[in-house]
Amino acid sequence: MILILVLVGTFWEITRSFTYIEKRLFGTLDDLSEHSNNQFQALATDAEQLRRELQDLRSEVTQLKQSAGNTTPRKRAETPSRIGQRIAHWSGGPKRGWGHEQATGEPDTPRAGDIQTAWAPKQPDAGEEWLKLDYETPMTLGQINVIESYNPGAISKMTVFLEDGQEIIVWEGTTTVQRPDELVISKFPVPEPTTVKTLKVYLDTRRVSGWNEIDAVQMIAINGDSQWAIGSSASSSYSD
Ligand SMILES: [Ca+2]
Repeated sequence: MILILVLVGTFWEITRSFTYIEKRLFGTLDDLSEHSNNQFQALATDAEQLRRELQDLRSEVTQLKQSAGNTTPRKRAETPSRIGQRIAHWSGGPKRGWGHEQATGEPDTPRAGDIQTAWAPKQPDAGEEWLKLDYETPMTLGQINVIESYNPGAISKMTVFLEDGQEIIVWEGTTTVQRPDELVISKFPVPEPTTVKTLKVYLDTRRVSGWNEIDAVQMIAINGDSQWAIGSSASSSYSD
């Protein structure tokens, strides 16, 4: 009888242990499953982010390939109007996109950028280029302001022309390197005030890569009067 009781007791103990183990086991499995779910969610989020980054990189690579593939550099944003019409000297009439005539008149380029209301030479980095501007009234010059609207910093020399046609250098050197996306007014004080109505801006376009564009050039007299150009010519224009 005692033996039977002991056996029943042991059996009951064993059953209890099994139940306990079963509970622990299922509990652990549940925990594991929840943990895996969380980890899977996190991995899925990471994967989605990586997929987006990869997509961005792919489009960047495509853009880079496109710009590298163009051996003849092209303007990106816009197509110039009236392209292929070379104008030796402009003194009125319609303006070509990026023609030298775009540097006449008041500034009209709203922000820094590759915008056709400014003059751009034919090639972006060919070397020496110049822009010559005529003004209506001769004035005793105190300063020249050049509005550089894209890739500024390539101006290498400024000259003025006397009535007899003699060209005088008023400034020569390097300007501080600027950010390409900045619209800047480069100021060139004229050391010896000279009465003129024509000036020339020289660029060394190798100094700053990409098109170096000029929106307008202002003459400021020593008495404070100022004027914008009415006529123009250039070594080359993107619209030629
Ligand atoms: Ca302009």
